[in-house]
Amino acid sequence: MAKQKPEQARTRSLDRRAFLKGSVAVVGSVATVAYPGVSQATNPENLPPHVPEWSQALGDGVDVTPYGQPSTYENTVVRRNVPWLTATPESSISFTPLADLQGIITPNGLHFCRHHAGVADINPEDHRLIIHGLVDRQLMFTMADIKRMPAVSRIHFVECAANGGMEWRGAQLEAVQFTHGMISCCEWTGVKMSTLLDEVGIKPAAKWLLAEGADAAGMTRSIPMHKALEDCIVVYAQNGEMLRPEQGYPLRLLVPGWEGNMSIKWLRRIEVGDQPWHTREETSKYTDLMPSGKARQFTWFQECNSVITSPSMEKSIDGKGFVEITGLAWTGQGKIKRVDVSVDGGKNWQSAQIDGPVLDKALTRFRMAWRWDGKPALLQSRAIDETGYVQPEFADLRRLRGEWSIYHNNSIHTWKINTGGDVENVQLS
Ligand SMILES: Nc1nc2c(c(=O)[nH]1)N[C@H]1C(S)=C(S)[C@@H](COP(=O)(O)O)O[C@H]1N2
Ligand SMILES: [Mo]
Repeated sequence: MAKQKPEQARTRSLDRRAFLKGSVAVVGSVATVAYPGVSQATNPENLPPHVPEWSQALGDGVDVTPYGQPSTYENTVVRRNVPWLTATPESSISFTPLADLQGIITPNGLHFCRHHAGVADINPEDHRLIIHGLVDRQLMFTMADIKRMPAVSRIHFVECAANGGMEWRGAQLEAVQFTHGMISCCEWTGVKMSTLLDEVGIKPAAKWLLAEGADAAGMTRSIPMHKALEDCIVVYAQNGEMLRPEQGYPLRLLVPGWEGNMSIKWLRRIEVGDQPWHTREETSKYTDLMPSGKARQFTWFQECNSVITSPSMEKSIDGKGFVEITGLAWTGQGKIKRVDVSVDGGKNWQSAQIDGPVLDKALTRFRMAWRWDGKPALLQSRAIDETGYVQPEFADLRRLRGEWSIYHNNSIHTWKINTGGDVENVQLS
């Protein structure tokens, strides 16, 4: 760039170069005075008007990262687990860092993980899917057979039925990652279960499927035929690439909108039958103990739910003024119709703006502009789905279900903003 003559800058000509030169001069003189942002820099030498380090040398070439990774400056955005929650990491759960994610898609490396016997390390060449039972012809598919079949790509969430489970008896966890991070949302690609069942031909008496995983847990679950035919997919890809090992590589079942537990990973066997199978998983774990002493079972779909991801315990407010309240809403029963936000603990509600696509059984992003006056506030979100179902308050849910459940807690949560701008997980009743 040709050097500007000082006279030109002084005349504040509208010529672009003169304008740029003028602004640099202004920044330079102001930088020595209090200038927002300067105090937060790790090295003021990188700030204007200096030439930062990264502008002074060549960077890595295209051959250095054949598979890209996030910036090293984002290395705190990771899955985390709660060590006291389970006895071993092989049968445990890690949580998605919801507060740091944007939009509705969960990056593959941040999808929450729930394993009962660790990650199966499967060579796809040696993996087979068997479909047998009440069928006209039992078949065994290779991965190549499955990838040859007509495919679909669908965006859906997977949510563990235990999401929010630690909050039944009181506010316990100081991070939205832990209160709600047992949910993730990806674009899944695979073959519809109905296509596979067409291939084997189901007998008239066939009413149930048993899906079995190839991990050391050999996890199985019964799935009613109407759901299998409606929208279940046998998936091999996740957000454009092959499934991650943690998500069931090379093949998993996806049961959209229903308990994550039914989406059997490392899928190796589907048996077709006329009644549900009573497995350990179903009879002892995924039921909800009610105040009466009876337990609910077949609580398949994930109820309509929502959470504010920012401000949140991880995202405090830096001084009064404009704040965008944003979060996620979802329902296992279809699409989200509306999300309301309250800043006074549920006394007044305002409809939030829905941003981006509103998809069937997928995360939906909401946003609301807010001006924080610096006083304590109680933030809540309440989702309503297309069936008209309204996300319940804690008190109402407890009245109905008691406090002995582990699963299916979809109550409204409250984030308390304190005067300093930090955020606390509280329960109002
Ligand atoms: N084979 C097998 N499938 C499985 C599991 C497992 O341990 N083994 N965990 C289940 C549970 S409880 C949940 S919530 C989901 C979690 O899927 P993700 O690990 O991809 O998030 O997988 C389900 N499928
Ligand atoms: Mo789960």
